[in-house]
Amino acid sequence: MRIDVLTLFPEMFYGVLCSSILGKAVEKGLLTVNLVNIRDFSKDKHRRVDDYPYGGGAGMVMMVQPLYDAILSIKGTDPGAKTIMTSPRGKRFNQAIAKELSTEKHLVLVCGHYEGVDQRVIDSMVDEEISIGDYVLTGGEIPSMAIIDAVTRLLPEALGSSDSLEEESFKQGLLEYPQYTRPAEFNGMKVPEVLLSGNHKEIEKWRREKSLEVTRRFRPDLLEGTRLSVEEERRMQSKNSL
Ligand code: 4HQ
Repeated sequence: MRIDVLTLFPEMFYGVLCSSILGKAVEKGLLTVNLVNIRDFSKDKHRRVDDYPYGGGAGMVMMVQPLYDAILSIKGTDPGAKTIMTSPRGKRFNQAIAKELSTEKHLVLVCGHYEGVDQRVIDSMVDEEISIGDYVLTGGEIPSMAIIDAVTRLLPEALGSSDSLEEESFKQGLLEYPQYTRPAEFNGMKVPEVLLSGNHKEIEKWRREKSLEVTRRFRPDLLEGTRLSVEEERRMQSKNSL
């Protein structure tokens, strides 16, 4: 997959793209990221990319021309590239959207700044607006990094076999069960006996049960899309009445 990132702060991406799974994906050639500095497309002698809003009001607006030309420099060579702008008014990012995006060959991520972007850029060049949640950030860089991260780990062969994607198939939309590693006892706190038993069937059963328990406690809304067995349904009911 190729991702072009249009930003005023390309240096913000260096650490993220060089580390961990993303660093590996880039090294392996599964992901190519092209950082484009929007300022390079300014025609202003001071390299300005923002201006005062028509109609007045606080803050600055990103000008149409530099951003338009920056996007065109990418889309001109690949009109099929999917262009996404990060914005609080966008569709809320989630795992289903990450999956969809991971099937694209070429993404263009536009990182807004200041109070916003001239609407004409969005109208003429942007396919989709995506929000990573209901809070206000100073710019679209961190949302873009979140999207790149979530999408890249879904690319075939991005994850080592040890941290595979099995979770998405059979733990379907549930939160993770609690995890433990050595030692078996720490400050009197013991690892649940079943995990030391070597009985894989029992361990699977325990994990599924804990996943359901954790999900019910922390994110009951996630259970709505989950099919439970009759037995599980019964057990959840009995826990409800405690
Ligand atoms: N932004 N999810 C762009 C966000 C945001 C979010 C703040 C993006 C300001 C101009 N983007 N600007 N939350 O807070 O995507």
